[in-house]
Amino acid sequence: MYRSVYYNCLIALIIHKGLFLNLIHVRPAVPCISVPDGLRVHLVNPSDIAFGTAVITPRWLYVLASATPAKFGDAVICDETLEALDETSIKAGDIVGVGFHTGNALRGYEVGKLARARGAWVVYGGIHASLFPEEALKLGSAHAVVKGDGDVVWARALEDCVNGKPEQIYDGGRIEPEEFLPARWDLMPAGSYMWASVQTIRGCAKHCSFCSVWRTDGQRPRQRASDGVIREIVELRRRGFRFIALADDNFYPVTMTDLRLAKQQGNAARVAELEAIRAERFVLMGRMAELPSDMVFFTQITMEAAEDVEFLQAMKKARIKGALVGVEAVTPEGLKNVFKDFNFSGEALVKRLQIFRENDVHVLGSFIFGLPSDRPATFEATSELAKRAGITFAQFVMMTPFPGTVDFQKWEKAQAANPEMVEGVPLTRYWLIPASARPKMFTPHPVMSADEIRERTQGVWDGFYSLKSVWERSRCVRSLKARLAFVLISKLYRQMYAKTGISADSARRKKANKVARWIAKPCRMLFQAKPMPELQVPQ
Ligand code: B12
Ligand code: SF4
Repeated sequence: MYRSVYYNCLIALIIHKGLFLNLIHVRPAVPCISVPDGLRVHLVNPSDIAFGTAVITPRWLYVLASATPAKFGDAVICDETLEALDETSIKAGDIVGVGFHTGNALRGYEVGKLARARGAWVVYGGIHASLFPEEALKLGSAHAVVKGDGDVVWARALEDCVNGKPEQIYDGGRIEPEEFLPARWDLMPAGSYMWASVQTIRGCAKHCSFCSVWRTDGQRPRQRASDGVIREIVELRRRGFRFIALADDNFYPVTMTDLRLAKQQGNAARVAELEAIRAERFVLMGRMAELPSDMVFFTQITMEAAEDVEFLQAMKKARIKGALVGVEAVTPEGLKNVFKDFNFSGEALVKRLQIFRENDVHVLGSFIFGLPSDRPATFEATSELAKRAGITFAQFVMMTPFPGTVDFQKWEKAQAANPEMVEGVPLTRYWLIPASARPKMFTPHPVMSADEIRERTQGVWDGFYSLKSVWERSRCVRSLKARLAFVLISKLYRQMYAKTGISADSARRKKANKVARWIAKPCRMLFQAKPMPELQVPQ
């Protein structure tokens, strides 16, 4: 039934959105050059902490490897969250692509500088470089910066480097979903990751003040057709991956409110478009349900999905067993602070989150502390609510103004007249401050000091992940073995995310790093499955 709905809707979408233009879209021709013998393309994911084992594959590495034309040979991939880069592997004339976000910008620039010093071409990409291309050119010794999606434009940047004439800035823009490239999973180092990542959709229609996604990836959901997604998942299961993170901004792109409003406005084209997107989600989930029964998926979704039991049931059948839900705040004032008016607070919030659980979708609740309306009592209230709502995992992050967000824009404006400086760097460029001197909170809070917020946040992590609480929550799985695995994974999660991020001093970071290294190896074994090389793509 879904299939016929899907085709009808797809036809409507093609007609109304002019998608046919994209189907016949011809990529711009790139001059055909030959690649000098021995030249290698390196792709580096920078990090100054290496755990030896990583939780989730940084997808961009394997997508860019896929975008690297065959004549350049296989890209040499280095994920520094596994092991630090061996700089001697970079030779003069090689091309080094570095992708980074704000948190690892400083290490990214170090990698670029050392690659350039070895005579290589240096090209940056990723969210942070897209927002600050000039910074990457200046501080990271870049020859070129790719803004936006790299899938299509990367080949051109490579050709230009070989020709000795790279442009300073390439604008990859926002490509259409049918141009998204599948990742080169064959290049993934064996035995390194717990979860692989596959993207099914990009962009988010919301406009949260702390998030850059809607501004960089756009508010129009760019959704991949199920074929490409399923093929990638099958390839991963063949290789022994049964845990897959869907690296999506928002897995629930069309809400009931969106549909109702479009109908009220009598906008038939919009209704058809929204229904097509929704139908395609069901097609994807229907096909995922046909995959081997040991597979487990995890995604990111808004809590609006709780309105739609049909959708949650489809997720359950597709074995999307967990979802990160941005709860952010438990009070109406907090939600107002972050422009998240579609979220619920108080008891209604508890009920919403419980609906996920009732439909067997485990929630990783994401909370933000340090919002202007937060008070000391907010920490305890959040902790209590997290318990009552029956969420399985939680993360408690401190308010950070990420570039590209409304929060950042406001803060930068407020700082313009009299910028605060740390070690000669304006605070509004905090990612350039060495980690040891970098404050943990940037925006001043009306009633609490940064230390108080940090300590209270740490306290909430401690409470949520105390052995007693974790053991109680482990009842969500049945066997003793599964409960022990749950405990181990909860502890690892806490070490990797809370201890390395929130603790201020490098000694604690180092200790957390050591502990995480120690727990990560056995944890990875829990995620490993027997490869299924014969597995076929379900129709
Ligand atoms: C999945 C995801 C996660 C996952 C998995 C991370 C992982 N290991 O891959 C989890 C949940 C663990 C996670 C954690 C965090 N994340 Co996150 N995450 C994402 C998400 C939704 C998708 C990333 C992805 O895989 N995309 C698919 C790949 C193919 O796309 P891509 O990375 O954008 O790469 C493309 C282009 O950027 C470009 N490109 C990228 N690199 C390069 C390099 C070169 C040389 C070139 C030419 C091009 C290029 O080409 C690629 C293909 O088109 C993004 C949002 C988004 N839409 O990007 C946020 C995002 C990257 N995360 C973000 C944040 C803030 C975090 C956390 C700090 C959250 C927190 N407070 O704990 C942590 C940090 C963890 C860490 N230390 O890395 C922010 C980053 C903001 C910023 N300015 O830095 C984003 C943008 C979301 C947001 N809310 O704004 N994240
Ligand atoms: S936080 Fe989530 S819901 Fe809000 S804009 Fe970003 S991706 Fe969308």
